[in-house]
Amino acid sequence: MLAVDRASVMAALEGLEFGKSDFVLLDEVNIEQFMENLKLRFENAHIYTFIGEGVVSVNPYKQMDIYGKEDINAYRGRELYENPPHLYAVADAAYKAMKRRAKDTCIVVSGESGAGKTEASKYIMQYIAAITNPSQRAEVESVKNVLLKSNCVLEAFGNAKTNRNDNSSRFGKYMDINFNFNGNPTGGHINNYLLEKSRVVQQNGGERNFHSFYQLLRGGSDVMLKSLHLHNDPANYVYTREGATSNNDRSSHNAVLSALNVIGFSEEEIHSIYRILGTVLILGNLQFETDSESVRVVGMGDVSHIAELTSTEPDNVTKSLLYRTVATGDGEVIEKGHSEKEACFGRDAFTKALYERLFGWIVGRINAVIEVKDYNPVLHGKNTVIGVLDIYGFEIFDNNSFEQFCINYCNEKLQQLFIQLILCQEQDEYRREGIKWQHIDYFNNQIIVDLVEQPHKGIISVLDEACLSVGKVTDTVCLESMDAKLGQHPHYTSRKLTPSDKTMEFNRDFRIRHYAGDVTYSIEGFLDKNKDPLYQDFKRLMFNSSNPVMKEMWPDGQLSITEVTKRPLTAATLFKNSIVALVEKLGCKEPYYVRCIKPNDMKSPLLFDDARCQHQVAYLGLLENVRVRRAGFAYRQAYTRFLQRYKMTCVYTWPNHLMETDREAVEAIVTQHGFQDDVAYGHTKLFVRTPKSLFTLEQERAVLIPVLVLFLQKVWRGAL
Ligand code: AD9
Ligand code: MG
Repeated sequence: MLAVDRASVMAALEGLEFGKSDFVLLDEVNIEQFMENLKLRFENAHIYTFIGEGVVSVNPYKQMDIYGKEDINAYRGRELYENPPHLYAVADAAYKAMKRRAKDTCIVVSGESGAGKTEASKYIMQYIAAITNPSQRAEVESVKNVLLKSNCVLEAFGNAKTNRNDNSSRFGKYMDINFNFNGNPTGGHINNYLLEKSRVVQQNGGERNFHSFYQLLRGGSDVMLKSLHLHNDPANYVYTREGATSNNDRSSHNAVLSALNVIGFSEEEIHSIYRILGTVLILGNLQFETDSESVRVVGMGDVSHIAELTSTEPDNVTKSLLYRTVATGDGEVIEKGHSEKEACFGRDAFTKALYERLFGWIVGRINAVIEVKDYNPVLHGKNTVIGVLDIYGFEIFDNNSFEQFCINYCNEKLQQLFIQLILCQEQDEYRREGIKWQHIDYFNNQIIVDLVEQPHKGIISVLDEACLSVGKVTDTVCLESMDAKLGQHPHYTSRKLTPSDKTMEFNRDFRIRHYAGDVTYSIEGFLDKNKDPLYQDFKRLMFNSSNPVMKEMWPDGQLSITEVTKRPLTAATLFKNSIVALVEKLGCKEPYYVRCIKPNDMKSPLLFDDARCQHQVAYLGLLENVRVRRAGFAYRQAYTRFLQRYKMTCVYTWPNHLMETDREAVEAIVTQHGFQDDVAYGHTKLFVRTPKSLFTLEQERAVLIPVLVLFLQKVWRGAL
């Protein structure tokens, strides 16, 4: 039987017509050839290109007809190179490695904001869901359903329109999917990272609050909105009035409601979620005024609505808004009235915390549903995992604050992991196969990671010191101490140290030269966001709610003021710890990379902005990735697979070989084509040094395939 299938023919044609389907096959690895290939492919609607086992993706900004059932089937169980580059090929490789070798794997999707990470990770999840559980077992189907539906809910509550992306992830997501020995999903776990909660109270011009608010206001029924004491126009609310509504808000609300139901949220839980959204919106409209000596709330009607929605007492709501309980040095507990400014600050801190805890609770609730239950390793075999990481991308805005600092630090850590893993992976492979390897140099961003996180010296440490010091330390004082400690660092700049730089403000800005570009941060608000204070009175208020769902979100409200830890970890340190843990988690899995590129800043499906793309290729280290991949050997393939693809090009192997091993058959092909000096034979794989040798084989194959197809058609016709 002749082994010529649709996929092989497609692969051969694809490789010939639209540039190189793998960057390692470039004649020469330089930026010009790389960009030419990327652009040629993008302009011919080939948005994916391999670098070895990873894929580079360029956001098409239009629906592509490449994610259908047929496409999924074409990739299922196939090897890379058998099909055109695709997310599915990488997802399948990660799945196969996990299934065949019982390896934990992870797919790391990276790239800047708007590059297509979230879309890519959804396609990856859909692919994994589609290729598993062929026997349609109900319990597996239900796990898959929850995994898929969770995206819709998390996007509603954790995504928002920014000036970079209309559906920007404002939280990081790492999802582990657990598999049983059959390779079917048995459960999963979602880790979420630092939700950008400051967005609840304020957004940059042209941006929106989280989608969930607009979806509720635009999509909620009249009855529902009435029960929440809400009007349907976002312009009525301080927190949502800046952002325009979108056409999708209404339909998305229904999709979220249905997803919450599928996942298994109870009616009471769903009501509580929307009550919290309502509380946040109404709280945002509350004003304070000072009469004679005390501060009071304007609009007591709103207070009673808040009390109703949170199942608390109106008096307690008012009290927590206007007073804070403090413990004096000698252990006495007193109530201190807020100033108007403090009351506003407290209100905003409260709404941010309400939303953040709601988000964390939703994630926890989904986790409880998909958690692997009753798994017995003796009965069920090893439980393996595929992790999918979709985190906020590197971002630069006109005004960059604490959130951008955290997001960009996180991207530095992931780039560092990429550097380490790609190097290690290559080294391991050569070592495993008994092949010598040559070192390649590239920019190591560890120096920037250190600038941010080094104990005692790094930016986070300086911030924490300022936050924890007794007495009033302002943002400006903190900036001064950063300048003093980091002024000499090659990746740190301050206007005070280089006053000639007119693009920065003297007392306010500092700049980090990130691996992906220079970002100027405004220190304003850093200390408050890092300290992230919330008066204990709000926590107690919510803990005393008679709504059990809300009470559950505020367990720390039961502590009395004298029991509260004086120095909780700061936001930056908590974030750093969670990212360090994430990197450790990823580091012990076999990684597969999807590197996303944003083709232009206009969200245009047609435009390939050369300079923007080249910049991303440079900072993502893609050229170095190709070089490392080719350092010793541009191409490697298991003997069996190599044979399958090229056996038609050699008289000794076509249609079948009579040698003892596949390796000998491969040697016969290599020798017949005269590139025996260009290869090394590993234990299980053939390693080819220069791609030229492969071109000869590919070309020969491309000539032979149409002949074979013709021949096959004749055979089929004859058979009919
Ligand atoms: V951010 O760091 O969360 O701000 P992402 O996640 O990298 O960012 P996202 O996946 O949200 O970007 O993609 C941005 C937009 O590009 C999407 O809303 C789609 O409109 C568009 N996009 C991205 N990938 C594809 C695709 N494969 N096909 C069609 C796409 N459109
Ligand atoms: Mg995203």
